[in-house]
Amino acid sequence: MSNILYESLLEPHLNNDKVFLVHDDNSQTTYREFLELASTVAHQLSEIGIQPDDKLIVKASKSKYSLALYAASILTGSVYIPLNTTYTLVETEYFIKDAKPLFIICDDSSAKELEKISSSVDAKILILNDDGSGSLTNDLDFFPNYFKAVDRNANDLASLLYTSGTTGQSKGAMLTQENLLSNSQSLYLLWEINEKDILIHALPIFHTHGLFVAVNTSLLSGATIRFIKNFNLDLIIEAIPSSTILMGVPTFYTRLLKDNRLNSELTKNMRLFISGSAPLMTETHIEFEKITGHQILERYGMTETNMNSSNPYNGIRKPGTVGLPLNDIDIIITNPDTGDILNQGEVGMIEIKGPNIFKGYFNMPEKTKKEFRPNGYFITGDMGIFDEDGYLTIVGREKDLIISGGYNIYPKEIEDTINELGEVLECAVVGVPNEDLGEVPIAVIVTSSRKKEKDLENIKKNIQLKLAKFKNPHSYFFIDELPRNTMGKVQKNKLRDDYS
Ligand code: MCA
Ligand code: AMP
Repeated sequence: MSNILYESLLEPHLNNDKVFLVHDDNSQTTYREFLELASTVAHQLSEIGIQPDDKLIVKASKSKYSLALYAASILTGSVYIPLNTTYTLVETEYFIKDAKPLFIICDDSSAKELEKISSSVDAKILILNDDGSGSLTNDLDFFPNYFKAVDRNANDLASLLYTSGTTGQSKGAMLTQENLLSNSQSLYLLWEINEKDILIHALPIFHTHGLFVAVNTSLLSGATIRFIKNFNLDLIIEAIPSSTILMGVPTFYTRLLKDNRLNSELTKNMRLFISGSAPLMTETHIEFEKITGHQILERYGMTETNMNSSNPYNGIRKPGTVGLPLNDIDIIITNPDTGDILNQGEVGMIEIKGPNIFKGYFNMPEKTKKEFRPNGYFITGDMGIFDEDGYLTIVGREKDLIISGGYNIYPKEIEDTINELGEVLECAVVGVPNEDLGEVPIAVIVTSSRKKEKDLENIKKNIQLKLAKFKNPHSYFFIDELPRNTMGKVQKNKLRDDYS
């Protein structure tokens, strides 16, 4: 027995005095200090009862403390469950009831709201406020700054990340130690991340991209992270001349391109700009190269699989493609109905097999079974095509999903919330193009009442109560009936065309 995540990501840094995190106020945290902080947090959790396999929900803003919680969960062998800090009470309640964590880490204001829900599942709340204060950190000085990592198998759970996968219902994707480690190893080798690198990190740390892709590859290589708390264009531009890598969603790049401070002089010390989580427009790639001389490297991933493919670091980066399958990962294109492998050049379902693939959806064996072929390939719900050089292009999605600024939005979740109102007869939510965020949701509604303004007020109120802000439709339209095909299915493509 061992603990491969601990041995690869944390243990090598026990006596490392190099800077790990540079914060927005220019204060720094060395690797040694980070490990010591994580150890005291691990002692704190363990003193109040955490055991391997216990679940730890973290809904806290980005800071060295929330990052230390991730490291402490590796040390204690608990299952790390980060949540988007903007989730509403209704959304958070679902995750707590589903995961039944032993601990919930959140700020004071959320704690008050979550008290009843947490006690219904016997979870204890620990406070971590935005300024680092709270019951989690109050007594850290009293704990030893070394914690002996517990043993874990490579196949043991490291994290549960909630995603809606191919349907509207949120499910916890069970990610093992091996899933996470094998993927970070492939990426840091491919992208040649090393201890001289300084990574600009302006992503949230509650998703695969900001946490596992960005943080794990940095820990593996001993790189330094410019740890920007919230997306801030000025801070990113300020950091570029003294940094080497940026990882972002396409919105980062379209926003940079709009800023006249971006030029080849500013970016001359950078060696790599990486984009993922949503499609990067070919025009963005071309424009960025024209202005900076850098070709953005696009890669493709999923919560259930970590990263699957990437354009090469050395070699041709083809705009509009998500590159070649990663080292130890097998990607096939199949007929969605039969699973038969299609010929190169044919569009089909992207299916994936490899050490990166999650163990299944938490407490949902039937759902898990449906998403895998009998031969073990995971059915992604993304449609793709390989070109003659083996580069993959994502041409669409079979799953009904909107990706807005890198966040996934499931139309069904919004439709269900709108449909809860008595007056609503039916509705459809579709994504329409948006210059800044790629696409945004809009809602098309059929109601029985004549008081559309009052209906709209009630609909918006319900949406705001139940769904995080980033899921709120940008516009609402009332029509007499939804367009349907001969099978009675709502023609979302038509709505998309009509309202774009
Ligand atoms: C913020 N808002 C949004 C979004 N972000 N609305 C729709 N989509 C969004 N993505 C809303 C807020 O609710 C707010 O609304 C207003 O926009 C301004 O919010 P603010 O926080 O100031 O926005 P921002 O800081 O400029 O953020 C935009 C962002 C951010 C930088 C694009 O959304 C972001 O960091 N996205 C990255 C998400 C990510 O990490 N995805 C990876 C998932 P109001 O004004 O009404 O209050 S992992 C994944 O997908 C896979 C595995 C992969 O391949 O990586
Ligand atoms: P999530 O499971 O929330 O992490 O979202 C994963 C989904 O994001 C994938 O199934 C794709 O549909 C999409 N995605 C991720 N990276 C890319 C990319 N580079 N281009 C297009 N879509 C992407």
